[in-house]
Amino acid sequence: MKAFDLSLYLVLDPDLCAGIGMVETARLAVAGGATMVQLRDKHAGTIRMIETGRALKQALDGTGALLIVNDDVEAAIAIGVDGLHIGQEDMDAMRARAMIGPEMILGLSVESEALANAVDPGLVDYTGVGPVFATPTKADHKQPIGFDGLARLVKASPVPSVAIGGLKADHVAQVFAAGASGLAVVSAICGTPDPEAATRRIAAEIRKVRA
Ligand code: TZP
Ligand code: MG
Repeated sequence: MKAFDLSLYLVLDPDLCAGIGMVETARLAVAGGATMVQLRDKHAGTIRMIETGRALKQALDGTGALLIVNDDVEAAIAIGVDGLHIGQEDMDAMRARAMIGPEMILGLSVESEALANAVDPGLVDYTGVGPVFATPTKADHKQPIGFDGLARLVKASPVPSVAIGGLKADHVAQVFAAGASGLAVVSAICGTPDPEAATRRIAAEIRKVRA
């Protein structure tokens, strides 16, 4: 498996990115310091996922930032991305791992301590933990867990975790204090007037915390 850095994980949203688009948003965010980019488009079919994913792959090529596809294993394989991210309602981790093979990174969302405990580190490479806060970005999100919940779920997770849900540059210190390896953000970057500058602000906070 490729080494990966969860510290500044951009999750794309086609609606929030509509102004300049997902590819340009990703390009700017990576220029600002995003370490991973997830293509997440709940309404796109596989053909459109592959189209967008290929454009993203090209935009990220040579930057060192990794590209992850949400949910659509067929698209992930066709694009040849670095990883696949699945939720609890998607296919199970064993089946996903069997389909993507041993090399691709596999991320899994966990929303409770029991789910975090149940993660098989032989199959799953990282967990997405949250939502830390309620967020309008995901209409059907589970009960927010706060930073205390984040710390509990990170501890229960046998693999590194990235926190998600309502997170902004101001939360970086608390995210890392809870033991997470990074934060995943949508609206803190997507649709902001200057996605590169927004990413740079988060990256600067991460550097401070790590110094
Ligand atoms: N999963 C849990 S919360 C969320 C996802 C995809 C959305 C996070 O978006 P934002 O805008 O960073 O709160
Ligand atoms: Mg999903």
